[in-house]
Amino acid sequence: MQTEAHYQGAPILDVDPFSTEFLTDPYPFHEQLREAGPVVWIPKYKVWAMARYEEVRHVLDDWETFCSSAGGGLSNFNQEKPWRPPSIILEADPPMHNRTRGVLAPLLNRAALNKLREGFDEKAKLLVDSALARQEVDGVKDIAEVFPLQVFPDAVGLQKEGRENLLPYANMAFNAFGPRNELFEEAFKEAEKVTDWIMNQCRREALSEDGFGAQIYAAADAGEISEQEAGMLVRSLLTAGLDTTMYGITSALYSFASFPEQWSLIRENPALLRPAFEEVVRFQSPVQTFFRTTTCKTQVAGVPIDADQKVLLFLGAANRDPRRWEAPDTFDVRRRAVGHVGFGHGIHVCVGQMVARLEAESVLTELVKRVERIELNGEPVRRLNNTLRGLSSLPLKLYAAD
Ligand code: OVV
Repeated sequence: MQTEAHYQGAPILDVDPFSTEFLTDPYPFHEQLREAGPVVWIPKYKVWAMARYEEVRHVLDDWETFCSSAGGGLSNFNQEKPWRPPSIILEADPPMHNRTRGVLAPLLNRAALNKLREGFDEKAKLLVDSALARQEVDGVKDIAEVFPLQVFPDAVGLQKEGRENLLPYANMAFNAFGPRNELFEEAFKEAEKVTDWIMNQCRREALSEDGFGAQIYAAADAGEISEQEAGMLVRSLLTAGLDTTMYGITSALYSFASFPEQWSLIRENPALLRPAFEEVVRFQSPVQTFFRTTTCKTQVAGVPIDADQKVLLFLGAANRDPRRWEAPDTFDVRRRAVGHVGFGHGIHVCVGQMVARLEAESVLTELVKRVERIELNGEPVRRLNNTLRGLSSLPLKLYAAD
């Protein structure tokens, strides 16, 4: 292993976590990072990196030392101008973060979402009707990209026109957590048009009267946040709420097509469906990385870290750390995957995770009822993104249960 060189007592690893090679198949690199040590220096970006479960959890727990207000990506907002005004929830620390999170959290908890379940299930049924009628489908283009677009924009209360801007915007945002590489440049080709549309949809007047958007503005009317902050929280939903769930559903379909015996287990025991989605998020974590920034001089596992340093957390690697997980590279729906950091951990843990679970459960429940086997029907095509791990195409053949 190439770990002889050290920096401040930590191994130096000469990898580019945002290169095509790394993003295409991150797992050998993850192992290298984990095995090199608890804290690793990546000279290419001058960042500290952690890929073991324990250290990743530790950093996510200590929001005072490892803050979010300097950005959730590589760019340090203390030194560089952010590509957009920072998110007032993701890229904010307490006390601001508590106030904004306090507005979003009650809208997105399980009780609040129960109202949406029936509508989601209906849409899932129609989607599976048409998928089964065709038998050969693309798991991404016909299912994973379609379903979230059918349910989430309506739940927010968006107008119908222009929704094609949602995915390009999320793609920009998630690529923007990485360096200004080719993926970034490609994503930002139509940045102005896409951003203008998004910002327009965040206005009170653009939103229906019964969605998450209207509920956020109601919090402004109640004095919890300002009118302008309400618009920013709608922007957060539009940034974080769609691509992530698409990638999550893609991961589920890919996992079950790759491990048909796991699909059979769920068909025999549908109670496994919920834990199975957690295992999907552990095994093929849609959000692979996030950054924090040190607020003061500190140390992790004996490695001294200066103030104002970027710390790169490999969530996807922590979710496969053999120090924490038995047979981590095995997809096993019977395992207790609870405790994975695929939704993050600590005060910034995904506020929309119950929406993600609801969407996945709707689609998977309908598939489990009616599809005996999901078979790979061609080569999956990877879609590279500086933060997200997923596919642009997943050829599948569905075998109807009789
Ligand atoms: C990409 C992303 C993830 C989570 C939150 C946000 C964005 C935000 O805009 O708040």
